[in-house]
Amino acid sequence: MRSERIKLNLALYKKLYLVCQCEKAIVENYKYNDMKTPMHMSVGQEAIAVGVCHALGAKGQIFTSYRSHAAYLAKSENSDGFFAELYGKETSLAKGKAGSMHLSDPERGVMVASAIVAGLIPVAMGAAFAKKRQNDNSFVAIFFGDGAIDEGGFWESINFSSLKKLPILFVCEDNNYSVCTPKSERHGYVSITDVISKFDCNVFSEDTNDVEVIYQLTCNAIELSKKNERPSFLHLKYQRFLEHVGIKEDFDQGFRSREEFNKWLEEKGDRLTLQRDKLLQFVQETEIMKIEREVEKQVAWSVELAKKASFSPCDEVYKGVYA
Ligand SMILES: Cc1ncc(C[n+]2csc(CCOP(=O)(O)OP(=O)(O)O)c2C)c(N)n1
Repeated sequence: MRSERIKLNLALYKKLYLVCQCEKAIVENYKYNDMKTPMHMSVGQEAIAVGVCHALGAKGQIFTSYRSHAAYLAKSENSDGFFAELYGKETSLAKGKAGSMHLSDPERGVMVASAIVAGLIPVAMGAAFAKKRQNDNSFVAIFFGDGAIDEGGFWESINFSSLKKLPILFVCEDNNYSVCTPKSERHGYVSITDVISKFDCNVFSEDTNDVEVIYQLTCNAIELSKKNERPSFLHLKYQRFLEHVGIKEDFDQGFRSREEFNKWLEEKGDRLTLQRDKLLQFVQETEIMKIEREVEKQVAWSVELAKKASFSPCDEVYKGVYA
């Protein structure tokens, strides 16, 4: 019989591959200019999104920033909905009105995404408060960049969640830059984890591209949070592969260097290769390739469906809008 670890690692690889293939499909298709949405690409975040979302499980809920592709796909695995929204079509849950920055799929636990930096942190905290009151036993994860810890809403939410002992994971995806300004020019402290550890909040920290490590860290965080009834802060470092918004690189803009990026990647390893090599110790390569072909077919089909689908009728623009 297959060990649980092999099953886990196959599932993690499949999700990781799905996210990477979807981002690849965007890069290949964006030039045709029929995805009319700004793209805040997730390339580089895949291991974090997959590890955290897999540990959260089906009942968990996530809230994200505008850089949400990886988390959306890792939680929902809904590539049809993803491309329908990017192509602005009526077959998307938001009927093409959300774009890349406001992806959601509440039935699969992707509650909402927002372009307002840190804007959803207090909202996620509210959802965690509801979970606690309903004795739901599952967790909320709020994903945000290091730029969001410059905002008051983040600090109020860490404080209140610690006070009320809420079942929430604060997932800080730290790529060191708020657009192009490094943390050293924004923060009046050196270590965010040192500051957060003064709250009644568990603190976890990693700098890795290994999805299984992130998964295990998140499981540990959830277990500890359940035991000591504290929220958890997950400080997870990564490197953004592409520019802040768009599908190109930005190493020529002068605020970060390709050397800095390459050094990190060399030290940490590529997220897909790491996981594939690990699997090869347990399973035949043909099994991995079967998964890869399945995912490639799924993504190609999702893009095709989205391209073929209709746009919403004009009066749709006034529906579902809170005013
Ligand atoms: C409240 C608010 N202030 C400023 C902005 C402009 N803005 C857009 S993205 C961004 C940087 C955010 O960086 P970070 O949170 O680290 O996320 P990343 O883009 O690195 O994923 C800023 C300041 C905004 N969208 N919302």
